[in-house]
Amino acid sequence: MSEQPSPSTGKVVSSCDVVVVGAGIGGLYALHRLRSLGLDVQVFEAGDGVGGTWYWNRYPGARCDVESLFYSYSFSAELEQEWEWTERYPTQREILSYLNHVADRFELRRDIRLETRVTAAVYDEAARRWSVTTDRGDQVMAQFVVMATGCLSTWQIPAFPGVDSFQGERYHTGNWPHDPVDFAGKRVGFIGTGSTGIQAIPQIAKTARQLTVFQRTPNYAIPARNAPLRPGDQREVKARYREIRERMRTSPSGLPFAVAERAVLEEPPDLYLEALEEAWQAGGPPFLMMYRDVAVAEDANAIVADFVRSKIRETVRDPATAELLCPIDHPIGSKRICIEIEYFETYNRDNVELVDVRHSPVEEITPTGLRTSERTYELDVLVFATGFDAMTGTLLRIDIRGRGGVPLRERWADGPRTYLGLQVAGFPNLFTITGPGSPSVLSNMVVSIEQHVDWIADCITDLRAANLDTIEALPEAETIWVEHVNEVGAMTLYPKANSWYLGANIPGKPRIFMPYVGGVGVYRQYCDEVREAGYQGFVRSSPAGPADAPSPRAFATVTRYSKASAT
Ligand code: NA7
Repeated sequence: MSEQPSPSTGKVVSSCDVVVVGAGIGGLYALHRLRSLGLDVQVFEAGDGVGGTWYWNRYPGARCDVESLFYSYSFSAELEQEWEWTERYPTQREILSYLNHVADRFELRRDIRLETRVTAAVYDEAARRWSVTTDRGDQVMAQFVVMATGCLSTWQIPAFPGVDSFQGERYHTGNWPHDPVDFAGKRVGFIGTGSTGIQAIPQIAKTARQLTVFQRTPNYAIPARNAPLRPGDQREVKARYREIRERMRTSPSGLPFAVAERAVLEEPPDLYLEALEEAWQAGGPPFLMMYRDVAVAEDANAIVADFVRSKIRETVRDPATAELLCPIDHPIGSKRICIEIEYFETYNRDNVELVDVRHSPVEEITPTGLRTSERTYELDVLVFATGFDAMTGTLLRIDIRGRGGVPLRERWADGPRTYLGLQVAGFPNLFTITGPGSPSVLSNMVVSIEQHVDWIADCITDLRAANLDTIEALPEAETIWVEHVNEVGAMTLYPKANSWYLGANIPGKPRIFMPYVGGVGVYRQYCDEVREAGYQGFVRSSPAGPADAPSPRAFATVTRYSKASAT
């Protein structure tokens, strides 16, 4: 960063080419890639370390549900060859040490300011620059802003009456302490049975005196079949990494597994039951890729959901508890599928109790515990695994103002609107990484992050080569894209679940299906074509005026997506 007078006010402020917000997987790569273009980049990070999601979510059992060899950067052949993963699914600790290694290896730390939260980003139209403010009083003028703020970074504790009165230990899994929490001898209450709860509950049960799980909605979970990675398996993947990465980039979900051609509705029961059993034994997300019709046809989905429920009933000894754990109110896969290790078995332990708070809701948190409509629970520790204000929460907590001082909060009052999940009309030179309207949380995030950062880097390179300084999405292109995102989402079973994909977990949040379900490969093609066609749907300009004849009709004929490619 350098000190310069602001072109519009004359006041001396810090200045750089790009401010990146967040030092998680997205922010680290954005810094590396944009710096390699010769740009002056400044990263601000709220935490006191790098790692983003993997810095904050340190709860017991925290683990990625994408296999380690695929949940890793592909931008450096040396890095991907030299880093040794130890398990099929990496723990939080292992991913965090990988990201710290990346920060050191590529000398990223010198441009990252830790423990500094960006509070505002305001576009100065006269200066053609963003003015970025932090909670430490920094004010930085930057030509570009890259929001690498993460999709699940604003954690939520529901507004239960008395929630702040609890006198025991209280934790949210998304803001877990750095020192280990000791559950030994304690009565622990645990609220939330999403992916996080399903990972943490078995671990906490091992040491707590009593663990009471308050469940509102049961979830589908597939066994992880986690295991140490055998050196031979790791070597084999590394030898074929280029081909595997290419397959991931062009796949629907950023994984090197294709959705099978077969349809469960076209097979006799003995055949599909055998296939499902085989996939169950293999474990992991490929279970849902066994049949192409599961994501789109309710009858097909019901067959697979029944199979999973039969497994829960086989595992959990108490029939009433087993029934409570069987998901029945949403199609399998319409919420993020959970990957479990000893989750259902945990309910066979004597020190674990499941309470159904759909039928006996939490009425109050008291100083000494929790009261449902049926009884009171005395607790020493209360753990909230109650999720996040996903995808938009963190962006909207920053005071972002575009042209004419228009706040993003106002633009998105009825739900997020973006062009390609990369830009918002009226907010020039501001990019979102894995923003709403991109495959994002429906994909292997590392693949989507690299694609976004690479696109942004190419976009800035092209701008500079053409002696231009500004790019912004056209409102008409944004509208076409938003309609396409909604239309494609409606072709699937996703909108049938009250999930955070729709903002359904946050009271008052507009119900919009936020990620783009068309698939990583299809989406990448769109982004590439937009670039090749001279940034269709965007207008690029210099102080002298617009350079391109605006062509908003970029996606008037978006047809490539079909039901068959849904994941
Ligand atoms: P999720 O998936 O949003 O799960 C949150 C859980 O908390 C879920 O079981 C909720 O039940 C429960 N919850 C939320 N509010 C309440 C109230 N008021 N009462 C009772 N229970 C409540 O968050 P996770 O952290 O598990 O996972 C987020 C993502 O991280 C995951 O999808 C992966 O991509 C990684 P509900 O289902 O709303 O009835």
